[in-house]
Amino acid sequence: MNVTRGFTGRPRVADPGLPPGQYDAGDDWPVLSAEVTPDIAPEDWTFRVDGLVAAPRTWTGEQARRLPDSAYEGDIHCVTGWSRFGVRFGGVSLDVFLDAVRPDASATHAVAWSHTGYTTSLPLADLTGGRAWIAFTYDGRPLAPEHGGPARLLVPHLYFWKSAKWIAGLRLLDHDEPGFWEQNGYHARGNPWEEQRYSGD
Ligand SMILES: Nc1nc2c(c(=O)[nH]1)N[C@H]1C(S)=C(S)[C@@H](COP(=O)(O)O)O[C@H]1N2
Ligand SMILES: [Mo]
Repeated sequence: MNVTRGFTGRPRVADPGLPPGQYDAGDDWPVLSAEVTPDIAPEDWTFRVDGLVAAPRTWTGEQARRLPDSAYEGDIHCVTGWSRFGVRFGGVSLDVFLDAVRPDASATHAVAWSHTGYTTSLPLADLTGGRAWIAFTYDGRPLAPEHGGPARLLVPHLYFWKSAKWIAGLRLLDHDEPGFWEQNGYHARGNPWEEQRYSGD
């Protein structure tokens, strides 16, 4: 069934792949950054996992790229309304990093931080089970700096603000510690299918 909605803008087809309140941005990939794009050489990039873990660890870019790789092909959803279908990222599953540091049973949440200082918080369960990545490539090519290259967090089943660009680390906690947007009223989890945009949603 085709549904045209709204008084302005192009008619839209109700797409079962589109979460409520989202529109299909097509091939257009907007850049949304609170910071100036940093210039991080792949050999200078590092990724740390610490907090409530048995064996905190920092990987160099070279070490991280040697881990078993895996791909994500699917959709992404920004809280400002755009979604993109069928995007393709390559990287390493976060399960690989988490298995290496051995999370404590008490760990329930995580804060991700970027080399630029950006932070975002989310339930640890959303980072496991093959649903989150450290992404190095987009469409088979190195991730562009403005999109988080050399590496970004990718948690595509949550709103895209959780996917921290220029990812530097992950701290495991036994409580929620709101990050940048979460401190500014955005949702602790951010599930687009439940339209969890703001903290009261
Ligand atoms: N470091 C950092 N990561 C970030 C952001 C940011 O401002 N800084 N913005 C977030 C938001 S709101 C979105 S929608 C996506 C945008 O990623 P893109 O610029 O590659 O589209 O990155 C997320 N990760
Ligand atoms: Mo966003």
